[in-house]
Amino acid sequence: MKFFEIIIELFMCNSIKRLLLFSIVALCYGTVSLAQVDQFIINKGWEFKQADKNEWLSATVPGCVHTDLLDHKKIEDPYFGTNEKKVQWVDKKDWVYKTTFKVNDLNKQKQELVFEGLDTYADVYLNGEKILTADNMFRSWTIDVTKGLKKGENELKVYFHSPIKMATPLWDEVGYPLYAINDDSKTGNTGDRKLSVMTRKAGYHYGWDWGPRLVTSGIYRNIYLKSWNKVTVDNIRYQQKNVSEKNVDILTTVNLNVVENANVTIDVLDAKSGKKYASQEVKVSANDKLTTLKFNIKKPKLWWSNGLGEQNLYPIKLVVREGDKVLDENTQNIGIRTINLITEKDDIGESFKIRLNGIDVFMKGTNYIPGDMFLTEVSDEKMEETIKACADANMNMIRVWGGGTYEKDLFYDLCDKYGLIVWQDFMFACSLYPGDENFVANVKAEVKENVIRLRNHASVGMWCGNNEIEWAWFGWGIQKQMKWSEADSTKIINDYFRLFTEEIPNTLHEYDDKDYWASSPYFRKYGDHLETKGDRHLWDVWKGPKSWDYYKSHVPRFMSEYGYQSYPEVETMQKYVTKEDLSLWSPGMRNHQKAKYGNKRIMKNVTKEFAVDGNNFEKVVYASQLYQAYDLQFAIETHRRKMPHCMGSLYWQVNDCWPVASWASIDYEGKWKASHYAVRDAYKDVITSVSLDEAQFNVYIVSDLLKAEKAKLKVDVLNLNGQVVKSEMMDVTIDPNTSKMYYQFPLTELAIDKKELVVVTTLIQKGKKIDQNEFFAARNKDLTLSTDYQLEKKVIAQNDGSYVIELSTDKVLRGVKITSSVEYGTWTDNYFDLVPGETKKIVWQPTAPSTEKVEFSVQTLNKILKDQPAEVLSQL
Ligand code: BMA
Repeated sequence: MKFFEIIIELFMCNSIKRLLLFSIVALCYGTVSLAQVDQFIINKGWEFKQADKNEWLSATVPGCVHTDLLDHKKIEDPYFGTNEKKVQWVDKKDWVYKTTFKVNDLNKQKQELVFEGLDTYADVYLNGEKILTADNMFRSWTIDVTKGLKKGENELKVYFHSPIKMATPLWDEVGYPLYAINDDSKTGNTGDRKLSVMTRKAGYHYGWDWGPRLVTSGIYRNIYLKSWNKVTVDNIRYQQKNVSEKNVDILTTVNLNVVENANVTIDVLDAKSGKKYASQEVKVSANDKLTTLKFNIKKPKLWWSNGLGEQNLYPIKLVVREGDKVLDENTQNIGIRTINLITEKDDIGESFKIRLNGIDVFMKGTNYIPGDMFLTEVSDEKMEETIKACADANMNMIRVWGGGTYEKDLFYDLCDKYGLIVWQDFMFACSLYPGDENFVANVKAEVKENVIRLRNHASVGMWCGNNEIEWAWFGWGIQKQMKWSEADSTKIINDYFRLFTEEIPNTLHEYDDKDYWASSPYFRKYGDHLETKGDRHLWDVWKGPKSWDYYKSHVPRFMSEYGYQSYPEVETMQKYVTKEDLSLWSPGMRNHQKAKYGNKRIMKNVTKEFAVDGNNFEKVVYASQLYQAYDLQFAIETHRRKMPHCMGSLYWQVNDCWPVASWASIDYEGKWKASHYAVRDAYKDVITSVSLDEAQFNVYIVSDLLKAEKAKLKVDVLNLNGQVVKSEMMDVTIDPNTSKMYYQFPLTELAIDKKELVVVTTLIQKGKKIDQNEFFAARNKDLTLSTDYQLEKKVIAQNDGSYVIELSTDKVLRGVKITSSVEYGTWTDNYFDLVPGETKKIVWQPTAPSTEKVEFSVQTLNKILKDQPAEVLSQL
């Protein structure tokens, strides 16, 4: 089948949306093979059934058992209320999927079935013959079916064994319990058995402190029939050498699959302009299928992370041809750049910083978890929305965390496009794993495959062995807790060392030369020196009793995790619990808080900070979001002010995989919480930031720009009624790529109490305000904010359906939140502070045009603190 026929096929089928997007995306960004290689995606006519029953029902592929059962109303929505508990039987059953597909042309020399993702224990039968036993959702499988395929109708059957039933004997065989703190075996009814560690399957499926336990099975990525003659491209490695703005040498290693000896020509060219970079004739055979080519690009436009420059990408096409006949071709976007993790001894201890194109860049970013419990529910649009929201929030790094999954290709294409450097964990988190030969071999194959798949992406910047396993072993006292014998302890830690200090890095470095960090944090090596060496996770503020100030006294070289929980928007939650359950301690809401002591921790601080009434759900949601926003803002500014001692800040976490109380800054429905606006502001290229240190106000400017800039710095102190207490304006030259203190003054100079003031710092360049930041010196509850303010407001409807809202005030307002009566839309800003003398202009853009009259209401912390209701701004 020719490529355009495949596209037509895609147009004709029913559940094509995902596949269509897959093709378009593949064309736009990724890898696509045309030419003599035919690829036929088998996504139609699928049916499924419970193995021990006889009812076949239609199925969506790619998908999973839970979503298919849901489509047929065989289970209730597991995201609603406490339904999660009712569907725990699903993972104890075996499930069968089957379909038929037609083959008209058997003339190609090689026919292969490619399974891009089977979750997880699957026996695959073609026309009744077993062709594959799969046991790792992170791997793909290519099976030679040249002999087994028939002309006409063929039957494909995939038998999924229950991951619980499969893992139980494996667990028992180990002979000692393994550790997996987040595996919710209680809900899953597996007693003390933490089965997640036995299976190469996304850890978060078994429960996490922000996720339910929904242990899926299913065909979650494409299955396709690949038919080809003679030679096809298996994989390519583009290694960049001598990178500079003048030149880059690219060593291309092509790994071919060969079914018949051939004299082929390999061309490398620019897919857009057709310009040929290199051409080479090679004799290939099954024994000799590795070829290297060298070429160079003069004056390459380098790839930069978000904020530092363009994300230049070169679409490199590699063609394998025999004379004029193209046998296979492959196009990939390559970004020219050098990227290293620099860990070298220095005056402080040992650095941890990313060097991009020779420049040490402060990493501003976040941790990413899978976008849904059911991976195929993460549409390409949703994925792009999340990645774009990170770029819009001025981030330049995203960490793909080890309890989830190696994301689909699109994720990395988007990171290439938006300039987010990927910190890629291997898929191990907060657990200890078995060390038998089968397990190790399975992991090595998984590492090899994912490294090969991801290594050419401009965005993929570093690899990390695992999340928090060394911290657990060397810092949490789990050896005592688990009561392992000495012999078992030794075996467990030796298995750990073998995997993370030998097998994984050795396999990785066979296929890619980017840097490897064994564990985040690297506790074995740096446990006692986390402020001076390596990266650090800081959870003392969330867990308490430490307050935000703790961030200030504990600034590491790179903060790879910290954060604070909040509740999602009320409109989001009301879709997933009954009306009666819209209160913190209801059964429905409790099931949407997965962290131990989560509600208590939030409420303790939120009530302390804002004096909010814990029984008023809406106010609690609002206050929890503000608390999270202020927490992240404080931490980020603290980390950035300490640049270059600290060279990175990745908060936990950007997204949710279902509607839940969590550390996310964007909720499951894609709504920005207060924290996402705060993070965006704190991550701007140039910020002003005030620190109150021993009764002295220190005004900093932090700049990520690479050039010095001239600007005017304005420092105003206002009392909370809006009167100016102090005002200074000065000319400054902002030093590049660093943080510096530019101005200071003592609190005593002001003659008012710190509860009564706000310090407003403004940076002005060529008459334009490039930053404004408000610093409140006391805890929110103590602020003498007035409720008796005049809010001037203007709501202007635009022709395109958006609204412009202009606000100004006579008194200082804190935490201004605007809500629209129509639910879905985006705000250019929200949850901000407003000071007298400025007019704040916000645009609200509805997601879809609305015929309804849109109303806006405003609430402020001023009123919440004094328990007064929001006021409604009617449309003008
Ligand atoms: C971090 C993560 C996750 C967890 C989060 C919040 O350490 O690695 O394991 O969800 O903390 O507790």
